[in-house]
Amino acid sequence: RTHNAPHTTLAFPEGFRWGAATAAYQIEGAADEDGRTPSIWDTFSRTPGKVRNGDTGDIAADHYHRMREDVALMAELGLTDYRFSVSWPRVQPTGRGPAVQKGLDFYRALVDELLDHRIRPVLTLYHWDLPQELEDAGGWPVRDTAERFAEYAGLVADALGDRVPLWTTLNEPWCSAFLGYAQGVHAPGRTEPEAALRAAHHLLLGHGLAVGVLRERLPVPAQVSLTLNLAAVRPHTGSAADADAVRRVDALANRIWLDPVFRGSYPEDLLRDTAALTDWSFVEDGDLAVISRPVDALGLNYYAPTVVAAGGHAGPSPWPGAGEHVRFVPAPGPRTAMDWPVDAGGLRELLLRLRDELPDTPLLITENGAAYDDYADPEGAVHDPERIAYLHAHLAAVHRAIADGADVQGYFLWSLLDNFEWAHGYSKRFGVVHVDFASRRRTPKDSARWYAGVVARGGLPVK
Ligand code: GBH
Repeated sequence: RTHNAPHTTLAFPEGFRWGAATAAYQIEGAADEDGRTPSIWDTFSRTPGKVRNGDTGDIAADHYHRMREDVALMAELGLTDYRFSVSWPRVQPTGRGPAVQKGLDFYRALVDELLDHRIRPVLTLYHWDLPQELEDAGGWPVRDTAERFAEYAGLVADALGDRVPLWTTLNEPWCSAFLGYAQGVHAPGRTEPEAALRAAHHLLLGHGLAVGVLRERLPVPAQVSLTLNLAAVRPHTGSAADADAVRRVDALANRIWLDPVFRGSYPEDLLRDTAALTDWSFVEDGDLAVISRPVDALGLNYYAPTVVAAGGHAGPSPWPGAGEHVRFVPAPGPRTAMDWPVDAGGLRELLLRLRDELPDTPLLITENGAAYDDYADPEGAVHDPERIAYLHAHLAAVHRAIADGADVQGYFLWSLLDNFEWAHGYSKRFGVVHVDFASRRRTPKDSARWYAGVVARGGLPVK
């Protein structure tokens, strides 16, 4: 049977960015090399019981030593853009003081290699790897961490500002604040809801301060953005109580970030819902003006929708002030290996909401993808039909949202490589390129070839 060529293509706009994303701690390894010192994720993953199978990012996908091979893989895919993060403790080990030249050299070599292959670098300053010394001094719940982050942003801007056209300050501050300081399932593993709200504010303040530093110090025009994992929240039933659960989750997942950044205020209902935990007096005069400094784009990471009902339980939860009022209901339908439901409708909903609420802000899908178990055939080819179906459905949803007026300028699949999936260690594979974690050998999966075809056509095949 001959390969059935697609008759038509769901075309994306001219100039659409076709990317893939990674994060430093998840792929680099070389944890103790060239002056790098531990981040909170080194400490957390080396603490027994925190990460599945005791996995750490010590070696990960060994990208630090295989960077050129990985850029060659990106070139094979035809990527126009590559989103990566800089490891703060590689560049500024203690979170204070001057930069380590070798750390900067690695990222400069990566950026040069990308540019040589005509792939645009999209740089994230913070994908969760806070220098441990800053955590020892209080971490994100402490205001000084925001100042330190802005200083670090300046070091990276000075080193790479002449050749990186798109910058992101933070990746998913919801995870840093609430998984890290409230639920404790991410580093640094604290379960202090009040501290988690302080962390949220200081992450936002760090973002705003860094935007200021980048605007001042970037020597050539560049775009500055922020990436959020917004929640597509749906009620379990039509009851008023379930609607209130939706409101609470929307406040803590979405509006706690969007309102300060784009409107310069915190949501009133959030302040009310959390009043038993804090009076928010850590918000100082002028902070919201800093946080709401204009950005050039908003990055959205989307995996699955969230269904909630009234209910809840006491004890550690990633929802400060709401854990006892909200119950999470498993959504129906097929699941990925993370047990997350597959539902591209949530992505479309979020894009249309952002179209309506932020009509002047260009949007980027900075992460979207799925973990599945791969099937290797005897010849060693890696088959992942579910991943192809997932990516297809979600890109089709993006296409529809664009047709409906959402200004989506790019899509970065998560992830280029199988990698250290945080608390799940190496047990969950999100890559379109398989990594053998014994030999670190890379094998593009069927989904990699499929995505290369999408990029080459500038759109989705329609049979
Ligand atoms: C992203 O996090 C990360 O940026 C990336 O590093 C990671 O590898 C990737 O996703 C895959 O996990 O509303 O309580 O049901 C996404 C993490 C996953 C956190 C979904 C929130 C649902 C929370 N998000 N999760 S809940």
